[in-house]
Amino acid sequence: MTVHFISDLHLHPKRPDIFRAFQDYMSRTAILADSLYILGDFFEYWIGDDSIDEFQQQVIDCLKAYTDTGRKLYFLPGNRDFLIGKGFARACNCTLLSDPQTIQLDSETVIISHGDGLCTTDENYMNFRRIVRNPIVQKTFLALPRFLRQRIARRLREDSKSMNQSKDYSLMDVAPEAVDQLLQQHSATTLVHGHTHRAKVHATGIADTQRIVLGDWDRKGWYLQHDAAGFKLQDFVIPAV
Ligand SMILES: [Mn+2]
Repeated sequence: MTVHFISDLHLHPKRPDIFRAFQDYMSRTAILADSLYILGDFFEYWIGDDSIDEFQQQVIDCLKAYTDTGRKLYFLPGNRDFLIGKGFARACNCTLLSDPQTIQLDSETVIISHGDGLCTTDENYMNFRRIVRNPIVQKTFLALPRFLRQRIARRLREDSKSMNQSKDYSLMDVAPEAVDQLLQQHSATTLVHGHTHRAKVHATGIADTQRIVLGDWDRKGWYLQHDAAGFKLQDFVIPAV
C-alpha cells in the first residue's frame, strides 16, 4: 500500500502556478498512491462551506476526480482552513479528521497533525487558537454575512503576518516536549506534521522515533510517501505560469 501526505499548499487564486502544480501532482503522482492525506493549510483561507468561490470549486473538482477513482482522501484541517466542514467533505468525498489523529501504516503507529497545536511555547498563539477553535465562536462566525466573514478573515491573516515577523524563530516552531509527549502518549514511532514550512526529517527525544515535517508549496512542492520501503520526503520544482 502506498500512502501520500501533503500540507501547506495555501491554495489561492493569486498563485495559479501552485494550483497548476497541484493538478499535475494529483493526476500524475498521487494517482500512483492508494490514499492521500491532506494535513491542513491546503487553502489559504476558508470562511465556510456555504461560501465556496469559483477557484475553490475547481480545487474541489480536482479532489473529487481523485476519489472518483476509488482512492481514499483524508482531510485534517490547519489554522487557515479549520472551518472546513461536512459540506466540503461531501463535495469531494473525503473523510475529515480531527487533530491530532493516529493512523496505522503497516505495523507502524503514526500520528498526523497540522502542527500548530504543537507550538506550545507561543502562548499568544495558543490562546488565540483556543478561541477560534471554540465551537460557539465558530458557530457565531459562520452565522455572519459573507462580506463580514471575508473582512474578518483578511484582517486575521494580516495580523498574523505582521505578528510573525516580529516573533523569534524558535517560538514559531513546534516544542520538542510537546512532540515527545504526543509520541509517548500514543506509543507511536512517527509524527508527521506541516505548518512550520520547514521540511525535514528529525530525530526526537524518544529513541527510535522520528518527526517528519512536510514542506509548503511555493517555488517547490513537497509530498511524503509511505510504502513497503518506509517514508520518503520528496520535492519538485514548481514552474512559473
Ligand atoms: Mn499552518
